[in-house]
Amino acid sequence: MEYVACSPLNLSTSQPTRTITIGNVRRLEKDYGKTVEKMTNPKIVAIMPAYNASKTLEQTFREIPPDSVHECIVVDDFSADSTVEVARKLGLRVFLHRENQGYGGNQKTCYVEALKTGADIVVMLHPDYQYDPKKIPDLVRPIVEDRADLVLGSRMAYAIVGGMPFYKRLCNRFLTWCENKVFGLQLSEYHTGFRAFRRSLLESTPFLLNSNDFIFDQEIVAQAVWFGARLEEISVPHRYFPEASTIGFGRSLRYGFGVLGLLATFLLNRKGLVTSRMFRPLHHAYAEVAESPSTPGPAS
Ligand SMILES: Nc1nc2c(ncn2[C@@H]2O[C@H](COP(=O)(O)OP(=O)(O)O)[C@@H](O)[C@H]2O)c(=O)[nH]1
Ligand SMILES: [Mg+2]
Repeated sequence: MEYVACSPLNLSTSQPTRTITIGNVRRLEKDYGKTVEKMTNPKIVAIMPAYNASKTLEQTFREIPPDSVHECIVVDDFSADSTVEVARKLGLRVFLHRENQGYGGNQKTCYVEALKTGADIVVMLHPDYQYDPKKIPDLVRPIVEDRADLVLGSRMAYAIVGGMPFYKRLCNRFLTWCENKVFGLQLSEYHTGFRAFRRSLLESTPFLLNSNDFIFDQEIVAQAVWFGARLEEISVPHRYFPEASTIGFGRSLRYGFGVLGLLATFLLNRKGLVTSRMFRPLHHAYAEVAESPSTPGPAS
């Protein structure tokens, strides 16, 4: 019997992938990488996971440089304000959750819908006007030039100017230090809401298994590292004001412990002591059984 690798989401337009083993870490070897170097005219789709973003959505959207994205998708997580009306007025494509799912749940819908549009690169931008949308061309460049699969917009170079609260700066630096140690990278922050993903990374990552809460952001980074994705970062100016930051001390603390738990899980997987489903590439989950010429068709 013959099996054809495919994405369980059945969204795949890329070539099949296969895994090779480097140390204890399974790495995705991208067959398409042999032919594709620099993307020519990639389709770039911006997604905005929105929750009570009516006051900031328009300003965020208006500062996206013209021609830097082909389409903009807003997913509203059952906001209590007029986020949907504002998004519709701006002519954006809008999806509305019928009930509040959480920040991670919101991103799941965003990525599924962005992939359905045929996006080559998906940019996540928080609609709370915290990050500078004018940086989108810089954010996607490492992917377009085939140097990266995931690019993070780091706030740390502007952390003080941008007004990041002291305790967030401290926790951010500590968690980033831990993540750098575990992932073997040297990034300046992992906790940003301004990111760009290569399509094939989203297609091979089982992100639908991740949490619906804020830890989703780190789970998808851990999966990217596990699958051998290339990560890069750029510095991005940002600002803190009441609407741009709603997460208080309690939720931040829970998030911090969640990150440490995730890193422990990552290490246990690397040592082979546990096998988490979140670290199994999608095309391992199932495959299409090719039709055999001798197979009788349905009785007529
Ligand atoms: N879907 C969803 N998004 C949320 C919720 N709470 C906050 N957010 C969004 O999560 C993102 C990050 O939250 P934010 O308070 O800006 O965090 P900070 O900027 O890192 O302090 C923002 O885009 C918020 O709109 C929630 O309960 N559900
Ligand atoms: Mg924010």
